[in-house]
Amino acid sequence: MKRLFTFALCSFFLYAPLLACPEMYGTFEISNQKIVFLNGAEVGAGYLTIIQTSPTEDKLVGAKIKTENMEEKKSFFESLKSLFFKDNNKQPTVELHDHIPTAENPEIVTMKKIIDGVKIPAASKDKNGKVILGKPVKFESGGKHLMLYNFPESIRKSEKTEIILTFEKAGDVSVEFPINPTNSKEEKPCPHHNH
Ligand SMILES: [Cu+2]
Repeated sequence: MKRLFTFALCSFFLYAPLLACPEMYGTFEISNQKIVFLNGAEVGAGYLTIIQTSPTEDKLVGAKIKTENMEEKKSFFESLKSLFFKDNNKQPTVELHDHIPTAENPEIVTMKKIIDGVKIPAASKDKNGKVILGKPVKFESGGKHLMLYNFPESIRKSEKTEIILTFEKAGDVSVEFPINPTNSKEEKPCPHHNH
């Protein structure tokens, strides 16, 4: 049964080349992460799926860019600019967002900042002691997403960047996000691993 499940999972990823393979970050299994920046825009969106593998309910309360990452990626011009203009409003920030239907017309959705965090359901065990993973929490296009503001060109043009996800109980978890991944790069089957 387990083998069948793994096979099904891997075939799924094999035919869905845009999605990254699931990886463990602490007790969280994280997959499908990517950041999308539209042409030339400083604003971007981040997507991922989070699954809790431990029997603890948690909550994603915030996200931010890893600063060391930021410094080392800064171009000479950007470093010079930040030396002269200390404009804090221009710092790269990450917010948790959701799409909410508007009160006037439910067919029109608007983006809203999530204030009170996103619950990550706990894993549980069935009566035979087999672990049942927590319900996947998806950040996806048209739904919940990470909203990225003021990201400099040096990062937007990179292949990847690290985003720190802050959980209420697990604390900070640094996750690598590919930026604008292309089909060809991700076209490989996920390695089989045993949970
Ligand atoms: Cu948004």
